Amino acid sequence: MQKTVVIIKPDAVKKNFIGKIIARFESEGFKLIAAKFIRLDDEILSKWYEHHRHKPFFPELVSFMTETPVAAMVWEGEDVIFKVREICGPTDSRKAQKGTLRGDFGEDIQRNAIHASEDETAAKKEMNLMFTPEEIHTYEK
Ligand code: FUP
Repeated sequence: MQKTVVIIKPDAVKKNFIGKIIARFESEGFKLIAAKFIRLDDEILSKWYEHHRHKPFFPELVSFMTETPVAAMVWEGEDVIFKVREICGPTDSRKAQKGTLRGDFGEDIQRNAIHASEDETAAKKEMNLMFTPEEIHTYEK
């Protein structure tokens, strides 16, 4: 079964939206198979956001992503990568429709409440960066 990595970012952690975001994914029938708080740092964020590492907004992004520990999780389900990205909405919360998580809980292009893996390659990489295999449960036999 397909897996995706979700991070509830510091803006949403501060505003107590963790439960609402988890409930939304559960209501879609996805299974939560790993979850923990993690304090991100420069090193992990440089790997996580490799494609943004040299962009002018990167230092500000690091500063935001380290404001609080983030809630990192792995969700499992059919076509979960695409469907979770759809539920999140576009990167910029100001352009995200109400009813999407970024539209409901985010503020702008940076403080956008949630991260979700872009594709299978990203999901594998992000799972390895955030979790040990022992931390990931599976409902599959
Ligand atoms: P997404 O795949 O929707 O998470 O979007 P991107 O990979 O394009 O961007 C990753 C993160 O970089 C965003 F969630 C927030 C940050 N970002 C900025 O802070 N400023 C920008 O102009 C673009 C992205």
